[in-house]
Amino acid sequence: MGVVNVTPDSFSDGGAFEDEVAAIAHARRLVSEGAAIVDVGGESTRPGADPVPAPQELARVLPVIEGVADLKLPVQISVDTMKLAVAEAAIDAGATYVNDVSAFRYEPELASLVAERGTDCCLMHMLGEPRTMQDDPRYDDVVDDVKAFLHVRLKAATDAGIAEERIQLDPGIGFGKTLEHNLELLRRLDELTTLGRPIVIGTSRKSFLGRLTGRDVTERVHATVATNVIAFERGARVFRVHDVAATADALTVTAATFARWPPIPTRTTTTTT
Ligand code: HH2
Repeated sequence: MGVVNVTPDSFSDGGAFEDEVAAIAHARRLVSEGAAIVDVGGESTRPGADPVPAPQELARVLPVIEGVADLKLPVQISVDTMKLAVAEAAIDAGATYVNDVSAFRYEPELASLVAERGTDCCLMHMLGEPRTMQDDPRYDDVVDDVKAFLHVRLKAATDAGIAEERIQLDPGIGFGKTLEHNLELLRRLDELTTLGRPIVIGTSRKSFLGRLTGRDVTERVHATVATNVIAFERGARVFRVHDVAATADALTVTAATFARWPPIPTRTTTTTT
């Protein structure tokens, strides 16, 4: 899943793709690098971010979703939103995946929309809300607590009529979690796979990687790749990243090693070693 943030204030790429032409070109590049899903977002959820009113969020994402849909790329278009009005217009414009970091708690009617329209969705764990979520987050056991939350939200989604096979689950790395919480979730990610749905993981460029490596947000590609390799080995199957090329290569090797997929190497190179 490649990230296309159409925002002025996203934590790692804010302002880079505010112009719709640049955002559409970026989506095309991410697909050429191996993305199977492009996730278009118009509201930053970084710690301390201010909420964006629906009309403004819509004005940001809609032209980009329309533009990417017009390209008819072999890719699924996702809208990263908590808002019913934004998701509805995005689906009308060609989105077939709703990535809701509130797991349908912000606007519960969004679950009914996803059910009616038959789109895929991602339900993510977040402790609190973006403005305050990093203020001393606490858990009894972070993995058990996140798992219990995802179980409840999965049930709420199926109760709203969403087919279970349309639902993916995400522990929400960095959303109300300390460095230790994030690492514990990665280390024990396999415990979430027993929920029976594909696990999505979003570590890309996040601040816990900066705390570990001392690197600035633009220099966290290697650390991001490491976390995604770990996550694959622990059972994750959707990887939300800004740096698709590096992650796709690493996951190709990881998948061939741990999942024996694809069964036969399919690429040729110019060297023999
Ligand atoms: N992380 C971010 C946004 N959306 N969605 C899912 N499912 N999982 C995540 O981990 C996740 C997400 C935050 O990253 P980014 O979009 O790069 O930043 P910002 O929220 O500042 O736009």
